[in-house]
Amino acid sequence: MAYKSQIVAGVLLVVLTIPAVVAQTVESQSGPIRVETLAEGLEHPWGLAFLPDQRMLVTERPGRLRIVSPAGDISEPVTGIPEVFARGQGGLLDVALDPEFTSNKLVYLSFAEPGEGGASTAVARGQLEDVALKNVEVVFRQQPKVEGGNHFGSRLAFSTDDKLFITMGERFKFDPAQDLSNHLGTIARIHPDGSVPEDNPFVDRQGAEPEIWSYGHRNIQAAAIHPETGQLWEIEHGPKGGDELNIAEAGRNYGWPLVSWGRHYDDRDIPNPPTQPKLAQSIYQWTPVIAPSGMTFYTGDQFPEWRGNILVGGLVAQAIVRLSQDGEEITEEERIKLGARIRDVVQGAEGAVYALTNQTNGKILRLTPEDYRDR
Ligand SMILES: [Ca+2]
Repeated sequence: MAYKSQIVAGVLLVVLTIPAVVAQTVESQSGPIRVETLAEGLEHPWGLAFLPDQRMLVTERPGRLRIVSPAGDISEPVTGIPEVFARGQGGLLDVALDPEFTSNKLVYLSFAEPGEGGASTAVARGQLEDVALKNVEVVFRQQPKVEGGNHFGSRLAFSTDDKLFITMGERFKFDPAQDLSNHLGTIARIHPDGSVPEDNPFVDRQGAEPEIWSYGHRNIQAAAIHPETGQLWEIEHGPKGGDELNIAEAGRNYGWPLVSWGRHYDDRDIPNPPTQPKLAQSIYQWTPVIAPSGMTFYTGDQFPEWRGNILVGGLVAQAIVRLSQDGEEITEEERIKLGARIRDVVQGAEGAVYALTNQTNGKILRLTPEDYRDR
């Protein structure tokens, strides 16, 4: 029933059942922000990517991909999704469109893949046709698969020259992050079809995995390409303290588990930087942690004061964390408190900011300036 009708005193009343837009206002340094719940009922939504027509592809960690309309209508699960290892932090993770999506319809998914030995992070791609992924193939597999349900990463980011960066975790295994003969605790860089770019830093190193771009990472769940420099910026979870913002440069060692701004969970010390000058230094860190989950460089018009800033989702922070920077130096931090664990942050084409909440009844939130309509 789209409406209810009844006759009251000879007058026909028609009550349309329009879905109520739930909105709240939160304060920020740039004025009040309207936060709408655009959609809900998504189970642990993890990654969001906009299609050219402004519909959204949204992953759910248990292993579903949905298409969400600009009005918030959620599709049936997209068919053709590979089997995922849906345990602990594992499952269906990030989603990204091919740079040539308009012509080739290719969608990339990162996920925890089950297999011999346990599970590891993998990337599949397929062609989106209505609510199906067709011709699905796995283009990358983190080696090796290991036991356990922690530290899969991951985010997908296409560089301006159409290479695909895949950020991963060290599967909570520590030392392998320093060993180039496996992909644990690394960022991989591949051509979209999975082949290895000739200019990757370790292609000529005996015994090294050739997809590795950088290593010594702990668990990277936020990554984005800087809109001006084209460099990959990433944020990784620290242990007890020490979430790090890094610029991921070719061939560099980011130090885990040799150094950290945090401490081990059992309170054992980790040497503080800069104990080893050869290691890449993070450019910003959080202690206590925010638990970073997704990031974007804001370039839109709706929040002009935010242009060029980094917006980071915080699970523990229950906020969008906004960073202003001057070159590679972070100059200011603001927390836009949203009262829910934030799993991803993405800018829409119209300049609004979209965020996912990490809940069993997960939501898509849409942030716009409260007074934008009056400007
Ligand atoms: Ca580090």
